[in-house]
Amino acid sequence: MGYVDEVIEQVIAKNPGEPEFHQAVKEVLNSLRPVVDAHEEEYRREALLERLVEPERQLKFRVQWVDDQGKAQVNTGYRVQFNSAIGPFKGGLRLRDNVNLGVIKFLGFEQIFKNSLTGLPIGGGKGGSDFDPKGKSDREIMAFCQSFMTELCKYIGADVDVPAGDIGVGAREIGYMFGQYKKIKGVFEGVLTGKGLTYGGSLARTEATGYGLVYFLDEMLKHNGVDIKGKTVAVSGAGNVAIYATEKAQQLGAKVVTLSDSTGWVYDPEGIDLQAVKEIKEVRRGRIKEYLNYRPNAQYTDGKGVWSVKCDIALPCATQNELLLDDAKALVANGCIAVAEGANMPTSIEATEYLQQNGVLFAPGKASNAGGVATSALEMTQNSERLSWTFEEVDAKLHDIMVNIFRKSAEAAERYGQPKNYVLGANIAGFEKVANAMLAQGI
Ligand code: NDP
Ligand code: 2IT
Repeated sequence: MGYVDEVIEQVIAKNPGEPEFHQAVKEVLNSLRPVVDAHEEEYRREALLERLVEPERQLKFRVQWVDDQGKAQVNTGYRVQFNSAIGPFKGGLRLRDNVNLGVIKFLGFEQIFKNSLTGLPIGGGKGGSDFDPKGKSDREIMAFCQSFMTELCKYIGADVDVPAGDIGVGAREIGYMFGQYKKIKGVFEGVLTGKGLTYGGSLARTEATGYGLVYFLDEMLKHNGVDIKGKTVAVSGAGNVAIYATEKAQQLGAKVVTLSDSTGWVYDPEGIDLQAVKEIKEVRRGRIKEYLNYRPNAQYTDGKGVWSVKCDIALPCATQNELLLDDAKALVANGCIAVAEGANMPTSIEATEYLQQNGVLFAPGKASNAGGVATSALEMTQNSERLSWTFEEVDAKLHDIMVNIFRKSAEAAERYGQPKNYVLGANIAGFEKVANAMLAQGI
């Protein structure tokens, strides 16, 4: 059996009940076959792949807090510090009822290669909890965040591990966590990113993942002789990534016709009214169904269905495994030419292969959604130099970073004889830097 297959088998045997982690490892290691084949003896001797799939440290802890009825509640907190070969651990925190260790490990594993692709000095990590913020009061959110940070603060720091937002974690949660960190440790430092602008946050971090996704998409399309202007775009999700991907796509002259949340989705053939969505989601924390109050001619449907709409471009921006083989078939049948992942691992392996085999340009999340963490790294830089850059400065750097990530991915794909296979290219380009650093640092 080849080295890659051996390691995949070991991962499945050693990490039972963690299908998302298995999926992420398979997707990456399968892409690395040509590189591994070329260095097999050295990598085996150094146990490079075995080390790559084993987190440096995994933290699992009790989070206790009191709800508004005066009842004590218990959740499980996680932080997986996956790989620090190229910099301090860096990656978001996810608060959602379906969070478990396997989900955090898949996200942490993806983060290693994503962070490497940014070209900035950040290692990979991820954390979160099975706490579900939906329907909780502000006070309950604060109580949870403080309790979560009371434990987490022992293991993080500006040069150690720097968490940020992800699903269910935005500026409000980061604020409560930052306050608690500062109170316990007595240090004002850049230990979290995505902070508010009055206490060390960076301009353009809120927009960065969605804007970066569209900068990457635009570069990929241009490289293939396609203009984004006038294209019809289907977006899933209605959170941070989906909103700012929609905003940038609209600015570049595309028409976004769908958005969704976990209860349903809207189709607005005239183009999404983003101001309405921001009011529903960012101000009122409401449901996407309320969009009909603003645009009575739009259609709302319960459940899933965004990928059944005819579009040129699909941007999955909600969650893992939200675009499956049947969805890929529907997109191809409807003439879709490009899929760019805003979420982490939204497309199943079978769906990805189907899209690629049918000539759809496919941008993998670890490359196309790297703008968020890249801008987090820019926030760390600003914190270190105790300065704040202008929106234009940060946005210009973000744009350059996304163009560079596309070029690196395309170049690696070409180098290994599979031009346009940006999945292969991103995985290889992300891996090469990390592998080099791990080998240089010894056992
Ligand atoms: P938000 O919490 O802001 O928004 C998430 C959106 O996805 C909401 O509309 C939510 O619906 C929907 N959603 C979440 N889980 C599910 C589910 N299980 N089924 C259906 N819909 C779901 O998160 P973000 O926008 O920040 O994150 C979206 C994706 O982008 C995630 O995969 C995240 O890992 C990834 N990402 C985020 C980055 C960031 O900087 N924030 C950076 C890179 C990637 P509802 O409101 O009903 O819960
Ligand atoms: O998946 C991701 O890259 C994020 N949620 C952002 C992480 C970060 O540290 O900004």
